[in-house]
Amino acid sequence: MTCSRLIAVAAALIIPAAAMAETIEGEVEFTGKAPTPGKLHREADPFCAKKPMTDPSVLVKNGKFENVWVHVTKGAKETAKPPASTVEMDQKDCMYDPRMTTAVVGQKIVAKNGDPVLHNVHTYLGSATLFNKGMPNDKAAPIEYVAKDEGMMKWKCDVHPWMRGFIGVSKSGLQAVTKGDGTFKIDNVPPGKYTVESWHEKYGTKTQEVTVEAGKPAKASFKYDGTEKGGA
Ligand SMILES: [Cu+2]
Repeated sequence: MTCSRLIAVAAALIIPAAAMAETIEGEVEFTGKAPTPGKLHREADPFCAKKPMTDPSVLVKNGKFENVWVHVTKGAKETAKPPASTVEMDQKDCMYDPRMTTAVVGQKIVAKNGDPVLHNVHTYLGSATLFNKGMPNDKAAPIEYVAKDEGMMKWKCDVHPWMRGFIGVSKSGLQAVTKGDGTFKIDNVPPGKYTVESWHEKYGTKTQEVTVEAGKPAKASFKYDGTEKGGA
């Protein structure tokens, strides 16, 4: 073994595991004609009706697709330690806020009501109810829940049918949500072979095989054209 090779091997041995982790980054595009967001019909509740809102389910700007959950579905060998931080799902102006975010299995999720009106928080994993609880107004105690299973946790309000929220729950924590420019970045990915899935509430899933090599960020990109079926 040459001297430089020896040094390289020695260096590799002392680099902590986290430093070896890479990223998977890329973007999600919407190549079709994006639907024009329609007006939400919120007239039934006088408080909600005060603020006109358009449907935020499909957010596309210059062909870039926001609020798509991108997550590793196969290949992750480790379970993430749940972050000490709490994931908050607020209800503001009769909308869930944020519309879409993520949590790790074991992480605490808290539902709040910032409105002076009744919301009935009904959460699902697939078609199974996780919890279903009324929050009469902004003085209601927050609802605490610990994320148990992987998958898309869907939030609906049984009082206001237009209200929707989404928390992507992952065991490995290898996940992200696309930003307004359609980009995403999954951090702390050890080298390996992965199946990465994108999920959108209206247009469902796409998958891609991604190989992550030490020392370089891996790329992944997804395209929707608006003809897809699926989602929530
Ligand atoms: Cu509501």
